[in-house]
Amino acid sequence: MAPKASKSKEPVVEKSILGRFSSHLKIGIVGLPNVGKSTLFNTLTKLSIPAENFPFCTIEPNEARIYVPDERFDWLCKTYRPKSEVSAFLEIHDIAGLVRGAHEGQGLGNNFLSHIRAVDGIFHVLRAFEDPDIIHVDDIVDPVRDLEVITEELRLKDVEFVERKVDDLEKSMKRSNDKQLKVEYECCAKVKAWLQDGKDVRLGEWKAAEVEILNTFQLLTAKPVVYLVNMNERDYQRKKNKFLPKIHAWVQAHGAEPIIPFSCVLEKTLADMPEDESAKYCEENKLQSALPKIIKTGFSSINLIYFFTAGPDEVKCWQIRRNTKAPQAAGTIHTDFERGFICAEVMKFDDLKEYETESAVKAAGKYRQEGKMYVVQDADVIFFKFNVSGGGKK
Ligand SMILES: Nc1nc2c(ncn2[C@@H]2O[C@H](COP(=O)(O)OP(=O)(O)OP(=O)(O)O)[C@@H](O)[C@H]2O)c(=O)[nH]1
Ligand SMILES: [Mg+2]
Repeated sequence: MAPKASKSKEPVVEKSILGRFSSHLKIGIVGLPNVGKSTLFNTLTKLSIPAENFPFCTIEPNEARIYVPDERFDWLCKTYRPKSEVSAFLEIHDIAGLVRGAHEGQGLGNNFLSHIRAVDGIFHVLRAFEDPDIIHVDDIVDPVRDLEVITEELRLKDVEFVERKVDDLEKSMKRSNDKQLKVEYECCAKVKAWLQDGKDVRLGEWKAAEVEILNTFQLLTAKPVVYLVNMNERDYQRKKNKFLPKIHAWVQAHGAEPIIPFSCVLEKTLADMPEDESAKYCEENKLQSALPKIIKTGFSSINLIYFFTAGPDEVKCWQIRRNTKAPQAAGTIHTDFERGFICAEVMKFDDLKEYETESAVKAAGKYRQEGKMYVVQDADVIFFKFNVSGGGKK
């Protein structure tokens, strides 16, 4: 049966996304000193991709690319038994601890804030473990106070940036009648008022034109956040921690982004064990590592998804930003695919898994032909058709 044409007529209008439009996005580990950031980073790097797989990219000791675990990818590899398997990855940066006053340069603060500017999302690590041997910069363990400290530092840095922008634009407007300057000025003044009101940029409702302007600034509070709550192994196991309800309430009142409890000590113990021993340890103690959830949530928080190409030569995850249309998705494989794009033949992964083979999916009428307005969805299995300069097809 011929592939079925898609019924969708109008393209869905998606909300503009704050942040860089790129498929090379990264996430930074942020928090106060001594909360477990580097310990988390080091356990994550046990899952890292060998540097030689990325020939043109030197990764510093505090940067790593981590495989994104995915049962769907594993299923495709088992089914196609390809010669080459390429999974998705998340790039993670370990950033040194921030302290109160960082925006004014305390504790080398400005340096670290510039590291945060360079990432696209934030893993905010919170200390919810008590241990008299591990010093807390503010003496007493109080993760909600810590949340306030870090978010305020980021916000104050944004206020400083936007204030300067407003001043510069005011000066430029005196010298020129350029309409665009006025548009930018109004946007910056609105953002400044929002920030001065104690609110983070990512939690505002911005028009598409405003998002476009904001995306040239890389503001710190525009970056999505995933809260990682580091607790001792016992609390993690029994899913109870005395600070958790308050953290939860704070996060709900400040954007309701994801919260993931984890235990640095447990993750380190597991990472140091051989694989069979760690599996046995988890089973005996009714535990599960939080790392897969941390990686997957981080990946999706920075608006990355991937589609699959699958065949006997290769099964591969192609990372794209959410809302990417089919021709641009094809362009991640090769620029010729985008230039000569004809259509995308798409199966949903779940359909392929249910019907087991491509021909069975076709027979069930679930194989779709999508055009250039199609917005690629996570886990689509795609075969692109395109014109090469001679007019052929692939
Ligand atoms: N008891 C206990 N100690 C921990 C835990 N997580 C980290 N630590 C210890 O806390 C100390 C600091 O941990 P790091 O991971 O280096 O902390 P960090 O957040 O990277 O600190 P900075 O880089 O200084 O900002 C180390 O001695 C860790 O062993 C935990 O869950 N429980
Ligand atoms: Mg550290």
